[in-house]
Amino acid sequence: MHFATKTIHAGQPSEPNTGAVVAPIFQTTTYQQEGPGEHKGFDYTRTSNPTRKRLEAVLAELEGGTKCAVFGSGLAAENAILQAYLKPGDTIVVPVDVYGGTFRLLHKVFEPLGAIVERVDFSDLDALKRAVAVGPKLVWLESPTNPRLLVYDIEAVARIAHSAGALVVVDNTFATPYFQQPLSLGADLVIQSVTKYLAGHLDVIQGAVIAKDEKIFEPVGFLQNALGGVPSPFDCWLTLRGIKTLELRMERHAQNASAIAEALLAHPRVKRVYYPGLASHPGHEVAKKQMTGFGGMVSFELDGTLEEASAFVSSLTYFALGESLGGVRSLVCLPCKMTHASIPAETRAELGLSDTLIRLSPGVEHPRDLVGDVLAGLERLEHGGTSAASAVSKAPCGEPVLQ
Ligand code: P1T
Repeated sequence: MHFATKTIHAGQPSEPNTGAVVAPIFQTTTYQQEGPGEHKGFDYTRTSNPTRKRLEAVLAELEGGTKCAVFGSGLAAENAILQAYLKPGDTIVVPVDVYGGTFRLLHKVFEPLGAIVERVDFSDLDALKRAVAVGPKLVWLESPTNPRLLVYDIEAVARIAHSAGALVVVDNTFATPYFQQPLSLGADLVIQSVTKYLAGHLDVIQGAVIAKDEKIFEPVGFLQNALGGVPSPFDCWLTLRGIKTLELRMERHAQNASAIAEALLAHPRVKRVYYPGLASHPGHEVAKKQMTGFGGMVSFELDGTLEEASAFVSSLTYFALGESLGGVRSLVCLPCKMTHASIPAETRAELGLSDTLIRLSPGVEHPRDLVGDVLAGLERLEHGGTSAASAVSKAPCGEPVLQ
């Protein structure tokens, strides 16, 4: 079955009682039992729900895994894996570029509980080999990363991690299973911030863990019920609806990102463009090998000041200035003040995450409108014009914002 067919058919037969081609939302907390403990496989919605079960079946199939558990957010999904597999004294190895909320979860929640967080440049495989010599429990990566769209060789990382007995977790949020299948590249667990491309319409917060095999899944499945961070049946239904157009949306997102990246390359106010589809991107060859497309995100470093970067992101017409990504409507973000503000300024500087790095999440609008909007924003900077919306704080990036 091709991917597009799976998004419509996998785990989604017509509803048996009525023939409804779209399954209903089972908006119920509990289920009537025939006798104590005698039921049809559902006893309480925190534990299981038919709408959620459908979504889990679809996500497992799309990622090429055996089991899936969905959660009330991407971070709740991450938390379940970390609680399942990281005990005090255990080490987790992570790359230099990760979502700010993941950084905060690791350093502000799990480190104080006794976990050891080792940060390594995953593009230096010798450095990774040295890092895994301590015998980490988990090797965790995003690829492409948030926000710089760095690309790591998942197959090579998995080989090195497995040789040291570690489990490999890949956050596949940016690529989605349409462009990349980490489980087939050697990962043991995939996490998704379903909030982004999978749900796709900027109206659902949700996360998922997908496991290659049942044994690895077991402790995460247990924690889904024991911790209780599950999404509502309605949110699961919205995601099921969103997924049906995943392939169509991802194709347009990627087309838009590529057009914007090419336009930015030629602009004098742009210092550097991050898009894995550009031949100049350091991870381009690896992306070609492990992805079937280059994704829908593009970031760039403005040749200018923080004040100009703030003015630019506040001045666009079609790109709403906001957190999140992967929706049908375009979004723009200044990571140092928004999604990555919880990473201390010194650490951001060490990581190369500059204060003028701008992240674009093109939606599914027409490419010419989006390219025109970005170029017009740069043009306004060239001519010293700033819109009313760009009256921004001149404070340096870095006040920890806990969003
Ligand atoms: O927001 P939530 O559903 O909890 O997902 C967390 C998360 C996990 N992994 C990646 C790669 C992410 O980008 C995110 C969330 N990111 C944003 C909200 C953002 O604007 O980058």
